[in-house]
Amino acid sequence: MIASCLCYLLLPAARLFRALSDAFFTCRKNAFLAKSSSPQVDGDFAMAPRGPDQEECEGLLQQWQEEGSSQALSTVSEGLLVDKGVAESSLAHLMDNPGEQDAASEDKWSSRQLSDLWAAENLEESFPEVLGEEPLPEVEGPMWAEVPVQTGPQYADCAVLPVGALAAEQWEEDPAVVAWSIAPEPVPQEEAPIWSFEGLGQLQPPPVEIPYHEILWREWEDFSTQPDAQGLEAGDGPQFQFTLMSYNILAQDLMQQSSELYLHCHPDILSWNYRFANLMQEFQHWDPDILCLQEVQEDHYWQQLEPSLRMMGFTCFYKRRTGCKTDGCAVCYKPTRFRLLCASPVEYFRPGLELLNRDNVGLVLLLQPLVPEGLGQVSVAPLCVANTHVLYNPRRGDVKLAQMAIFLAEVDKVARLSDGSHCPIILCGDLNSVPDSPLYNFIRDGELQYHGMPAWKVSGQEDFSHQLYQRKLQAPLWPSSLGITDCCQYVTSCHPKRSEKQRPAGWAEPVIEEDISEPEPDFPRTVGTIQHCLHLTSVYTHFLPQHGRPEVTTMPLGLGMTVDYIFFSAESCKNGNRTDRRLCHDGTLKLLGRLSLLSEEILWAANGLPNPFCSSDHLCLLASFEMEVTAL
Ligand code: KL2
Repeated sequence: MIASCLCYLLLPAARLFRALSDAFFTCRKNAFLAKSSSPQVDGDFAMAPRGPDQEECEGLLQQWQEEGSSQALSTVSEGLLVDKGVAESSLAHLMDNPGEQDAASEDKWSSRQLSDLWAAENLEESFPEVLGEEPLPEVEGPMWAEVPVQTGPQYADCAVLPVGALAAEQWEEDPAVVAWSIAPEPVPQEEAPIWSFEGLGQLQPPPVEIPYHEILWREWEDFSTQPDAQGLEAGDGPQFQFTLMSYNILAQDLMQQSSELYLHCHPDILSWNYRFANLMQEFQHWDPDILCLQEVQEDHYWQQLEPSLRMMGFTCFYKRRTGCKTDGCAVCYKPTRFRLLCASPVEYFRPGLELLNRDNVGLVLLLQPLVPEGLGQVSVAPLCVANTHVLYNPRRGDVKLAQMAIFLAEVDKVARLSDGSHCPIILCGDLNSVPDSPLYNFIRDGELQYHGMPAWKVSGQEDFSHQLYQRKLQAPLWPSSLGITDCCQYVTSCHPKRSEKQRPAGWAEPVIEEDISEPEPDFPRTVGTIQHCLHLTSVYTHFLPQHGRPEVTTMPLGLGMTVDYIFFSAESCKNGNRTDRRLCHDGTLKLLGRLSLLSEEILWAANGLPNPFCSSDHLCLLASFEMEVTAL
């Protein structure tokens, strides 16, 4: 039923919308490109004053927003709204009736329909099983048919930007295409050994720096001139500045397992080689000092991402999800800026615990900032960088919270100093929870009263209040055998064995240390409240004041929402009568700037996500920080 719904309603509607928005998008893109040059962004984001080109770009964008977009958007709005309505209802329907999504697989589902509860509670596993390894649907249409896919011998293995709606000659004018399509000078093997691997074929060269389309829409928000809590501006005295990116890059396997979510995309822009080239270009353009990736497919990591990122000067760590999942999290850093102190992969899977039977993971690094020579005898605190991808299933907030508790316990262990305080922390990733949800508020406020809360409420992704059966959170949320207190600290964390944390790059899979057969450790539990003491606040505010719209970081079926975050250590704010523990001003880590996010409407005008320029279903998050350097 859903399949036919998709074929007869969603597909034509998506085509109509795509045709209109492509025409509009192409026109605007060419206008932008004609006017724009490449505003370079300094690696340290010591932002130069805005150049005339950037201002021109922004002027154009503003003009587009004020005049063009209303015109263009009103042209496409009908299709857009229809699409969106269909998308919304089909998403809700899919969630409510997972068994109906594939008529051919009804047999598989019939047993599940008998145990509706099970099916509802295990959505995450159900999709891959039902959809199998189906190839991406062939979406045919005149817009795409006109443009032959450009392949050149030198690019047999990688992206050539074959984007349908644009005529070939338009593409040739596109600096992005020119940069990517020009055959690179043949590089003598001995001079470039890193790009070729025996048995892996030829890797593509690093992309040429080109005008990157995303910057036309995403502004760098500079806070460096705003005085901090002590009235000091950034740059008073020696400081250590760095940038960090968090990005869910959409694992190819997951994309193919949920191909119904990508029917709005031309198949060519969904190929891994196309997406890989775009993602690399994005990394290279923003050139962060630390890169936290989610949904990194293991084969793509070892064969392409890690070697390419190494070429760009990164040292990378990877933690694959447990079980048969093929993706995981990676954290990469520039060894010219940081020295590794410790790396801790985190698995949330605990055999025998129903609450923790999912395969999500995290990765926590402790990095020592390297201050430039010439500053004399100075020291900077270590920086804890924690990256995770929490369970998706919107109904299982209980699982998400338990996963977060393990993650926070690991961060606490890695970042804890001998006096019990913590070094500066950046906690980022895809938390599959929306702003102001209980899970979000727990991270920000350090406390959550969860007892009796329906599990679906925890993440705020969807409203399941209409359903008769609602799993409620019981206290204690996790058993004491997990060895984690209600303050999200390991019971044993008073005596961490530091040497165990050191693992070299490409470490062996860690052995799960917890032995659940042991008698439950005896420690006091609270009644329905969990806490943590990491004092975190979010880089993003989740709202775009200039648009009056929420920020979005992902667009499943065109529904924009924020699920990705960069949290960082902040100081408690004592404001007036407020008794809550909301944290809001900078401490040791000062936020210098961030790359603005977008609204759902703007992304709809670019055909949602992924699109020809943004090759994931998430946007990247990027922030710049400063750390205090103290004289010894
Ligand atoms: O929302 V995500 O996409 O952060 O972008 O995280 C998960 C989902 C990712 C890893 O599990 O796979 C996607 N319906 C839609 N998307 C799903 C589903 C599902 N049932 N299960 C997993 N994902």
